[in-house]
Amino acid sequence: LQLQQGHNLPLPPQLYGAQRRNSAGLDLAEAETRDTLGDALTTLPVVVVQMDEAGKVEPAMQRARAAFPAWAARPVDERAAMLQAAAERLELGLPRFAALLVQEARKCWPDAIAEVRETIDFLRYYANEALRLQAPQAMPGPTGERNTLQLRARGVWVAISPWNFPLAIFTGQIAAALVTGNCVVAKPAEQTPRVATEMLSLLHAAGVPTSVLQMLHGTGETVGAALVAHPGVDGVVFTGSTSVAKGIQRALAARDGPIVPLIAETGGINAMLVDASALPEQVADAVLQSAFRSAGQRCSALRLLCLHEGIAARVLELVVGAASELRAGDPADFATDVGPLIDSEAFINVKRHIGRLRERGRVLLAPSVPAQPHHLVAAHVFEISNVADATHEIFGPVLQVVRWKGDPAAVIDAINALGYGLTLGIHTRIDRRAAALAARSRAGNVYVNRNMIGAVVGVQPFGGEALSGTGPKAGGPHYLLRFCSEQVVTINTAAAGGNASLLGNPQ
Ligand code: UN1
Repeated sequence: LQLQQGHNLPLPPQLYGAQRRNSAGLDLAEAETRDTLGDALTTLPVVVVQMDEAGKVEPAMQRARAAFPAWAARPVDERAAMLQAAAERLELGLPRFAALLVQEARKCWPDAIAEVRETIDFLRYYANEALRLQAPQAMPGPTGERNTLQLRARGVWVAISPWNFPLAIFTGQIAAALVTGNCVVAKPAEQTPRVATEMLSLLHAAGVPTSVLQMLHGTGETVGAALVAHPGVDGVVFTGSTSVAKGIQRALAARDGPIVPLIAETGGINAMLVDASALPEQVADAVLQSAFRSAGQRCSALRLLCLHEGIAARVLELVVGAASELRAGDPADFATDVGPLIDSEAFINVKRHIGRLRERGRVLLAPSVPAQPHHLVAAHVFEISNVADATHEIFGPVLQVVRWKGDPAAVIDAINALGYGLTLGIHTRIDRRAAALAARSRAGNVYVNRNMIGAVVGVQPFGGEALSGTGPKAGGPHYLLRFCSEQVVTINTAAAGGNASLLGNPQ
């Protein structure tokens, strides 16, 4: 892709989240002092967010449909300017929003700050992308005709977002739909209603009409299901589990309404393949970041480390040693490396998988799991026999390891056979091998000789294939297109004069 391709180019000036996030690791940037952040957290008032009933869906949809024509007719510059204004407000509000993420999503400070920056990047990137795409495109064609391809807003989008990126993904979905002229009814994750509520207010304050952007709080089974079943919906953008994405696809197909797009970004059993030429320290650093940061609660996180047997002992010594040093604890504590899981359901689920791996795998690191209510799980590492034994996406700080020998292409094939295709890490010093393995993999994002999380908006468009999602990639040059329909207008320019003279001279 030509647009803002990473390699040797400096980051585009309007995007800045990445540089600090990737190079700084877990360090805080100097701009956000611990005092400012700590104050922002302690001054957050307690707020109770009311859940909505499914009955709210019908009036919200009617309001959105009524607002659509006028919103779509506004110049794209105006809509883009609203996103830019929202980005500015969010920049000013960074400590508060980071504090909200620490409090409600239980993120550690570096992850919380990185998420606010990513959100700013999404707003700016999609604003610029909309301006780039707005111009009607002249298509080549025969003389005597003029063919023009133009993008149109589709209508009303339902945006269903997850708790693990309750600001960045929530806002990214909404921003993409709005800037292309669509109305949105958003349903944030029920675990993180508050940060969504504050972001919604910010978007309204930046100029987005309240009828154009609405939000309903509730569970997937109630509000989510009612939204998706509504015949007035023109598109659904969803990030969450594979099974829910499939449920949405079925519901959309079953309803009385148009055939509409689903943009789904789901999970993955993400692997890292390490060959015998890799640098053990580099691998260990990448594994730590990828498997345990955000307590493993990222869809991009590393789940399965595939080590060549010639290097396995050395890498495991480093990984297990460093992982056992990670401190699990209160996310508001600046010394914490691994924060808690989001809620008791997640905790019970991860504990169940740990129990299963204790029985079936070889324990490399399994500290005791503290009791609830803190939902803390320290970093765990288990060795399993085969790639095919990694049957579940374990959404927590639990790493599975397999050893391999022989042909690395066979390992990639086994990883592909798990059915997912989100992220893949490759560590090798043989360049042509990296290229060949990347080509063989179906992963949507392949990272070579580095960690495999923290895709940067506008630089590493993010998203998967197969069980991991539908595409297009968020934060990439094709994302906005899916929120639009395409219209081609063909005008017969040659015949206009001829027709006129025919009508004028009926001989
Ligand atoms: C998710 O975890 O649901 O690259 C998706 C990353 C993030 C992943 C977001 N953009 O780590």
